[in-house]
Amino acid sequence: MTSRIPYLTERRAWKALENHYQEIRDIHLRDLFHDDPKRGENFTAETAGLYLDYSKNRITNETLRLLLQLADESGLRQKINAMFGGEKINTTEDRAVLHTALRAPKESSIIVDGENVAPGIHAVLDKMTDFSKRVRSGEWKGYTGKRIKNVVNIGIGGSDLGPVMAYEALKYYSDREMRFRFVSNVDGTDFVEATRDLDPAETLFIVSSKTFTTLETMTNAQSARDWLMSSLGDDIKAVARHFVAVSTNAPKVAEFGIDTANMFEFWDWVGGRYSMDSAIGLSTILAIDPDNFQALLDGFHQMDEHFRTAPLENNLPAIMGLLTVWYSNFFNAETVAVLPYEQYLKRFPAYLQQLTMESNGKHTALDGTQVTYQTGPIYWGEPGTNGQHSFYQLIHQGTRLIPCDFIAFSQSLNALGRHHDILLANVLAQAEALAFGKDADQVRAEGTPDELVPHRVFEGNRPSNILFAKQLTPEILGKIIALYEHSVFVQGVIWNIDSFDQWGVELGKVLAQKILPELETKTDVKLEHDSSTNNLINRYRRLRR
Ligand code: G6Q
Repeated sequence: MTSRIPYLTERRAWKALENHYQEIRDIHLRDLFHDDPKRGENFTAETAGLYLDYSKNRITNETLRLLLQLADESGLRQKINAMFGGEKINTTEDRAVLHTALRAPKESSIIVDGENVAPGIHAVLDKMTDFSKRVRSGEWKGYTGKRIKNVVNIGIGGSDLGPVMAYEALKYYSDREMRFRFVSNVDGTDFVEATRDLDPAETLFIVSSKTFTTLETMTNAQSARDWLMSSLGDDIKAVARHFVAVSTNAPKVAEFGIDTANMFEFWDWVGGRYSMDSAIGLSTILAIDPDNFQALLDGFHQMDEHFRTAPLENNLPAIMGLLTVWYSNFFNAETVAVLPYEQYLKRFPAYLQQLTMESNGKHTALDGTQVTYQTGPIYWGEPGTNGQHSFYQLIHQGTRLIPCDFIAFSQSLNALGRHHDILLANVLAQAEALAFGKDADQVRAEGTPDELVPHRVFEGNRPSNILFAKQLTPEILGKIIALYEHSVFVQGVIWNIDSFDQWGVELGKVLAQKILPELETKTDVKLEHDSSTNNLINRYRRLRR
């Protein structure tokens, strides 16, 4: 299929978009809104309680038509079917990509290598449900007979960012009698600070690692085991009561001392950054309870179904993905800002950074050639309104074009006086100010001295999306995450890259393994790195304690 699709910049729609860009690049959003009084209603899409207003983008109906044609010429529909159908679309790792199966109903039939994976997924889900009920009710006891009050997830990357984000996002729904901590960094400070006020007898560690070989996670897990055993009398039996594992690697889990009956399985067709709704969500189900976890999965699934079946012109992930291509490749935008006006989503931009950048930060096309166009943009962001008092200056008046995704909710989970109206007034005002700005005449009319006029002009014409929902619930969170997952997929299809591998993280890991013994050795070694690395190694050896 891939070979029949022309190279991206040779596709007809691409060439048409290049010409179209020249026509549209100087048109202001003010004019687009002026010319179409219903633009703010027309350029919107909605599914299952999630509303996308994309009217403040630098597009016309023609832009959309051409972007949809590009999707068509890129084989998007076929590739969506290939992903959902379990084809091995992660070609560099020869794997299927089936995070969508994790949230599919029990009765689904999803075949991988001739086997229906749905029953296995639901068996693990049932096991997670049972375990979380036992821990939450106090039936599961620690080694000394105390109930578990603290849960520490040890994992990194995809085995950390999703659980952290979900815990923070859904804290409102969590059991406030329990404490949840997350240890990821190999910097010992992370472990020490996460556990310093915890009683080992009341603490459960979840070692989350798909491979169960990741250096950071195994180092932290080892320290956790030492911390626990030194307090509970050096009895290996304590490990079985205080450690469970989420992994695909049963032998390594057993070797660590964790009873494989307490191992929660997942599969190689779940990528790390797409795994928070697999057993990697064990800390999430423990925090928010099985019903809320199921609601989260239902939300994911509803967005999956929307993505799989809705016509592309009304398809939220398709629209958002194509807009990202539009800005990255035609406007040369280098970043996308994600700005949730919801405090509980404070870790959402960090989560998205992995999802988007590890997926689409690739310079090699599926056929092994080097791409000649830009791929994944840099995603970043902070919750509003905080960002307004720091980096928004650059978005409003800097020299770079930064498309923004605003995320807002009609109802606060913590209604407090006028707070929510103030919050919402701000998000709407920011999108309005970015789009329409304030010209020199308006500034002058306000009595601004001539010399200050240029400083106080807002050019506007800064594009943004607004994602709007009623309230942050587990279900809506699932929909928002799946929306971004599929938007990333759409971008990867257009760019013809493998959004599901991550070879770029390997080299640093290999080099660290080489450098580590050079740092630890007591004897002099001949260093054979570059002069900078050699010099820094020597400096560290001299200065360390
Ligand atoms: C995600 C990546 C990566 C991975 C971590 C942890 O897509 O594969 O972030 O999740 O390196 O890996 P383990 O779960 O195997 O410890």
